[in-house]
Amino acid sequence: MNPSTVGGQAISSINTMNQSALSQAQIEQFREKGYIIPDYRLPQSTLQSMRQQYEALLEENASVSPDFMLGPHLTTPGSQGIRGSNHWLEFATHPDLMNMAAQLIGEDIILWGTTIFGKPAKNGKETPWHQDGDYYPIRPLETLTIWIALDDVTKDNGPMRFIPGSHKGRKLYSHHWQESGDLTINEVCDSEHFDESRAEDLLLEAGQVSFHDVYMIHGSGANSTARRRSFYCPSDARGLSL
Ligand SMILES: O=C(O)CCC(=O)C(=O)O
Repeated sequence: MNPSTVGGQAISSINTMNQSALSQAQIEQFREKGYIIPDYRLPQSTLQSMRQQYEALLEENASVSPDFMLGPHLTTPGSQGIRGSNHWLEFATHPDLMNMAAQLIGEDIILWGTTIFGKPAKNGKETPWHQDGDYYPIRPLETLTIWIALDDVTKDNGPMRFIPGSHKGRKLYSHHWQESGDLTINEVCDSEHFDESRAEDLLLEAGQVSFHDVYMIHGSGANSTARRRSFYCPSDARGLSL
């Protein structure tokens, strides 16, 4: 397998680990529906260490809204001024995750961005319906997003919701700007492009992961429960040289 890169630096080559390999049926499901939940869970020790790093990140960045934290891997402040840590690069490039991503987009992979959608208890913000490609600052859109659940995600604490198959046209639909402090992002996909009644909830236990296509229409409701619903979200692209 080719070496992969993170921010232009070579990372260790990807191990082939059977427990994280996707089946042909799962790969086909990704092509058809635009997302998958593999039969996989991060090792407990990795989840533990992600949660510890998350507590440290929240403490160090108390002035940033935990709903949407861009670039927790940055050690020099990025656009939101976040002071992060390299640990988030290690988590994002966990060999099992790279192995599965390679099955979906090919082996020549670049990790180009990370985000944490923290959705805190009681007042976690809604993420409106959108396509990632509408706001991802990368072209071509040969990229996917991995979701790593740091907490259990249930029907009532603001799960992600996908419109299955909405990625298939491989086109970006019109979005509009919605000014509101109650949203994580303000770009909203115009409602004529999808049927919300077809949405499927992404319910995960902490340590489970999902992969979704960059053209997928998705969003999530607010979290008014007493339970946090945080996700770490690395994005990988293929075949690019930065
Ligand atoms: O975490 C959420 O609820 C939504 C995240 C999302 O929509 C995204 O990654 O583009």
